Amino acid sequence: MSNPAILWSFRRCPYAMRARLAIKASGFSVRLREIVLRDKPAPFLAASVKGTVPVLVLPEGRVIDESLDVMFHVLGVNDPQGWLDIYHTDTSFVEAELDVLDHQFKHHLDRYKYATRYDDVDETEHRTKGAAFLAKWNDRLQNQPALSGDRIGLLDFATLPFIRQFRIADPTWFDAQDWPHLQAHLHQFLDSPLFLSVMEKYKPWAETGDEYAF
Ligand SMILES: N[C@@H](CCC(=O)N[C@@H](CS)C(=O)NCC(=O)O)C(=O)O
Repeated sequence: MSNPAILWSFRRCPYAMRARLAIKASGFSVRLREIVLRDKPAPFLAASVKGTVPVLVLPEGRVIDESLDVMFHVLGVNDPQGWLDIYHTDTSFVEAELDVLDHQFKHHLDRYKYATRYDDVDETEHRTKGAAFLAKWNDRLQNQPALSGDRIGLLDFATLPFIRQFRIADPTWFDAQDWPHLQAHLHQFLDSPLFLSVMEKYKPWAETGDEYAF
């Protein structure tokens, strides 16, 4: 029998969340090892020196240590809900959107949510700049049911964990914005059995040595 695939993960990390979402949707079988970021286990760092989650170690030893690459890999093996349809029909649009999300939007999200970790940042300025992206996504959802088009797919699941984080910084402020389509889309996601299933709690691997069928 071949080795199982291992997923090094951290429950609250939005990058790890989107990897877990794609893994669940694809039915790709992994053993999940939960880590604590301030106490990274040596075998995790040995798999990927950059030390970020998620890290997927495939049975033959290949390491995938970028969340979008994990999504593309497992959905490339099996994509029963057609999450990649939007990517196949409009590759350049999806690539541009993912780039904006992971760089521009994430830049403002971090400086808004974790303002105290940076020198000299104006939290409100970054909230305003991040909100411009959220407003655009809300407008898109006014005309179509999902960020990925007719059906929820890759763009939605890659983005929603970060929209969730933006809301968590100040839920009262977020809920008071005039983004009814985005707010409804986020709540539908947060209440979904898929999201709830990837947010189960696991004990850290470093403490127990336990990994979990996921
Ligand atoms: N570009 C990476 C980013 C992953 C990332 O930054 N994850 C954070 C947690 S949300 C992390 O592991 N940070 C390392 C640390 O905090 O030490 C990806 O998409 O997988």
